[in-house]
Amino acid sequence: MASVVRAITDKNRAQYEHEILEHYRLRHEIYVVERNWADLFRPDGLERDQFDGEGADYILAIDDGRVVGGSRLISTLRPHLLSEVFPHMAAARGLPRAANVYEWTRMFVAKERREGRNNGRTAGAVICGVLEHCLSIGATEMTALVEMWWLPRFHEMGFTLKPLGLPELINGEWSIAVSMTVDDQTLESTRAFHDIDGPILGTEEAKPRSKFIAA
Ligand code: A1S
Repeated sequence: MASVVRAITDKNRAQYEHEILEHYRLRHEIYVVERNWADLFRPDGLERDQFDGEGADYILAIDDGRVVGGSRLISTLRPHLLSEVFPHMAAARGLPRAANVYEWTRMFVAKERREGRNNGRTAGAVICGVLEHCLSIGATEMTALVEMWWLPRFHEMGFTLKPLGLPELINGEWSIAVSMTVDDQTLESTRAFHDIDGPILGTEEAKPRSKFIAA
């Protein structure tokens, strides 16, 4: 089935209210129910934290109004997860905060769109969307708190990254704060890794330049 990937920001959020709500619902299903990150439980079944809403950018993979994957980017000049909740995770190198540095959080794909070790296409489309959006807003670096199993995957995608602190056990998974370079080369190698042959991000003004066909 064909999907599109959209970047949703303060500028176009009003056009995507339904999709934003659906994505909060899917995040609750995935992070609270599936992954058992109990701290994120919300009685309304919508996984939202203090960093969501105004100022947060979302990259969503959408099939006819149905959200099938997504991620979140927040300027490091604003309060964000690493600055407010896990600052100690960046104790070794210090937390980079600048206009060109965005924090990447909440990378997810709906269960039926995951593809195991063959480099999920929906996941790849979202990651390429994240990188394309960063480049379009002048972000040249991303910070993130990631579980250690991401590291070989980032390596395979051709990311350049550096740890900001020591690993720590969080929700039963060894996790580490990292900073990653965002540039054309990273985008190209990430596209190649996921067999994506061109730009994937559409805007509300223009039709998406390319579509991806998910399994
Ligand atoms: C914060 C992070 C971001 C900001 C970056 O053959 P498999 O199944 O073993 O292959 C797997 C594993 O190798 C590895 N993997 C995935 N989840 C893992 C976990 N919890 N522990 C250890 N290894 C894990 O990735 C391979 C592919 O995984 P997949 O799920 O079959 O396929 P896909 O399509 O690549 O999707 C990956 C993601 C992470 C998007 C999907 O598993 C998902 O949505 N998971 C739930 C949300 C989540 O945990 N996100 C990461 C924290 S956000």
